[in-house]
Amino acid sequence: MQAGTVKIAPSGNGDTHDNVGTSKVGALVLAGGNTPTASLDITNNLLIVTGGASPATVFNTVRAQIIAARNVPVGGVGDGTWDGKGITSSTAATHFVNAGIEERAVGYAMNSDLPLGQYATFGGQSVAGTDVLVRYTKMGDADLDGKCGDNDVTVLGAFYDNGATTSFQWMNGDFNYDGKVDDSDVTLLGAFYDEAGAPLSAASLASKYGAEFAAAFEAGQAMAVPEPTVLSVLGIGAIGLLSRRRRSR
Ligand SMILES: [Ca+2]
Ligand SMILES: [Ca+2]
Repeated sequence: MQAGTVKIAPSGNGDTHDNVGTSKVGALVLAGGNTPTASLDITNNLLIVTGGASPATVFNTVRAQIIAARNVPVGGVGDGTWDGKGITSSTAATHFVNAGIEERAVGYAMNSDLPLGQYATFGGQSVAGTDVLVRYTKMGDADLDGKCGDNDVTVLGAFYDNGATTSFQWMNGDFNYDGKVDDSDVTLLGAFYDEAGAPLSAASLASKYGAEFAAAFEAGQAMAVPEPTVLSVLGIGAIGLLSRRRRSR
């Protein structure tokens, strides 16, 4: 692609899904390379870029083009706007505009390096270990299964080292693209963790991964749950109604 944007039409039912819209390409060339001047907009879809003879080179280029499209300096917390050039998602950009936080992102992985094991199929397409997997997904979805849940806690717990390592990837739990897996990433995980069933207790997180991990997770949980605020406002309104009714009797 030399210029402009190639946009893949949104697909499937719902926002993130396992999916009818998986593109598999043998090569993806965006003008400008690691500082792209053209865009591929995957909207809410999945993308496979075949690694071929030099998967590490393909992987590094895909990563750079995703970071360019995210369009903010790496290392913030939930601030990616997804309105730059590169491998982008206009669906993620819309989420950012509407929510004011990066609740959707473009995750990526070298299939063979996925910590919980590589995929045999990804979005309905068979994939090799050397293929680079890209997915529009929920913030915190390290393993690219479309949700932010217990798998991702397991991954982050395994790689969390307070930023000592600087070459981590999304698939290790680097959700702000700065190469580290530290408190910022755990906070994002906590903010968007959405596993049905019992919530994770701070005590169990602390015993598994340490008190600082637990505290960062709790900070995220406190950050991004708008519903209780809405409920409490409604509750106050309902109490007001009740008292008015009592007065009118
Ligand atoms: Ca996941
Ligand atoms: Ca990080």
